Amino acid sequence: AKKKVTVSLLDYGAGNVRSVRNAITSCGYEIVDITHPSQIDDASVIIFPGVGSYHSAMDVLKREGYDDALRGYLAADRPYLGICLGMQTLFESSEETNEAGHVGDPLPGLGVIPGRVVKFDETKRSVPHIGWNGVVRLQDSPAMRYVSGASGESSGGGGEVYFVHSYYAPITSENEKWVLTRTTYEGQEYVSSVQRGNVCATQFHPEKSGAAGLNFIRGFLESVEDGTLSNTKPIPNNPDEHTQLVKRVVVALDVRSNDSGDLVVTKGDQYDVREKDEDAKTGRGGVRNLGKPVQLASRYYEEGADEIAFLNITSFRQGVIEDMPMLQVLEEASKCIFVPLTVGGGIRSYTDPESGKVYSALEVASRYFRAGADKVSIGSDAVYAAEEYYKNGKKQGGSSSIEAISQVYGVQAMVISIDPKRVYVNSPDDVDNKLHAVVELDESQKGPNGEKFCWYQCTVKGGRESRDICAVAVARAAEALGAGEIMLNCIDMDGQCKGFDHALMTAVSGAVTIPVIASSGAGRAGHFADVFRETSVQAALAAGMFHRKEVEISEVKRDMESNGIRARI
Ligand code: 1PR
Repeated sequence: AKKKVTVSLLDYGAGNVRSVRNAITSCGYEIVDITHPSQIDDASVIIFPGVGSYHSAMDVLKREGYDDALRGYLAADRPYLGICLGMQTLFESSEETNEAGHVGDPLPGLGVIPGRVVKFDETKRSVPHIGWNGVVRLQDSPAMRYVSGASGESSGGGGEVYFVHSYYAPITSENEKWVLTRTTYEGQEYVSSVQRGNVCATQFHPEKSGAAGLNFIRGFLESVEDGTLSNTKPIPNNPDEHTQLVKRVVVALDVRSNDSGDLVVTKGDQYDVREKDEDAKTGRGGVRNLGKPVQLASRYYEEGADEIAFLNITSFRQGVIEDMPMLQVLEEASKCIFVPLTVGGGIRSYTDPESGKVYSALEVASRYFRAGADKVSIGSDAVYAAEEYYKNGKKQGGSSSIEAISQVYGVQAMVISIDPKRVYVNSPDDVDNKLHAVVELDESQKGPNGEKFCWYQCTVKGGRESRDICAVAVARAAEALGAGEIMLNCIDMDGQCKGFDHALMTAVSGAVTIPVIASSGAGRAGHFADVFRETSVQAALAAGMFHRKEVEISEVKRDMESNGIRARI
């Protein structure tokens, strides 16, 4: 067989490019790392997955002497694929360089494509733009040979790809010829990929875009090999055609060791994960075992999950950091799963019981990112951080784990997980604490004594301890501290199969601008369409009904589509 081209990867060490490596490898290609500018000229094809901020990316490229070598390589029209920031740096400049947090004059980009990268207007939409969105093609490219949707058609219904970004490149008359695809985010049209000759780049993340993304990488690399990459043709496009962000279907895997020490996916009823029948010897039920974490997650990836969350639900126990069992789960999962992976449980400052060494929450999170996580989720610590935030008169202290992690990895990588319980009251006047948001309940949701109202009390340590703060207050504080998304559980609904808690979802998503993932209570396909229709959550999550194979992911998505809610099919 013909020897495949070797990919030269430009990883300048600013962040996690493990999933890009895994995606290239899974397409059957080998990688060499570029560690010196002299290697650029020798490369057959360069992939540049930019990570971090625009200024820091350009700063490293310049400092290490890559910028001139790259400009030369690009000017010679050699095969190139930039991803995300790797696309933005091809433009002349970015508004991001004007933001606080860097010293000196703003650095220009590589300047290959005319135009300036700017920030989405957050008064009109939530920023960052996170999730699956479509693309409208403006050119026919051999790189797109395996991507579904015939030439010229938008990818509606099949070819959605995954985006995470706050800045975008506008389409102008100067750069129009470069545009390979365009995408619309709530009324804002922007460049979602470019190609001219052999230089190609995407704003979306092909390595996180499931089969569509892998097909793009494969098509790109095969056309490099057969020398056809530059055979692009413009496609007449309909200016009235727009794309939209679809609602995400997320699967959560609650992971813990069972009584024999094996790591299993489990699932509770109102957070109780033990079987109801007691063991004669121990006097308690065994931990429910629904399967092996990576095996189950791979099945969900194949079946069309838009995102997968692994939660270490016994994280309140302290163990040796090197033994953190979820690290291995992430490493294995990221080799075969090409949609975003979130990990939660135990992301906080940590004292190793053996060495006495203290690790910061940021250090713990970094290990997970390096193992293949795209986002980390914080539960208990987010509640403590919110309590501090209000105690300090709503000021950022700078020391919370949310702040530390989002400053380094970006807000899109910082999820908070809230585990509230309902506290029923007869009237809003029965609640003294002005921070507690009281909601009115539907007739069907009334409390055990006919109470018409409730507030949602936050818990820590997986529901084991209640705190005097409500879910809305924690969500607001977390957003102010730098969280980019909220996973919103409800202990009363967990495992009950009666649908999501709409009152809670409405109260929280109305209080913040970051995306909310509805969680707890799904029991049939229709519950997803219900929560998307009646509340403004951007994603919904289920665990038990998928684990028990009562409902398939495809059934949920078909039901959403038949109710007029766009899903990634
Ligand atoms: O506090 O930062 O160490 O994080 C602990 C994490 O573990 C939190 O995200 C917390 O939600 C989670 N957790 C802790 N204990 C449990 C438990 O169940 N005993 N589970 C737990 C969280 C909630 C969802 C569940 C949905 C959907 N489980 O993951 O999957 O409720 O379930 P359903 O569709 O079957 O109703 P920290």
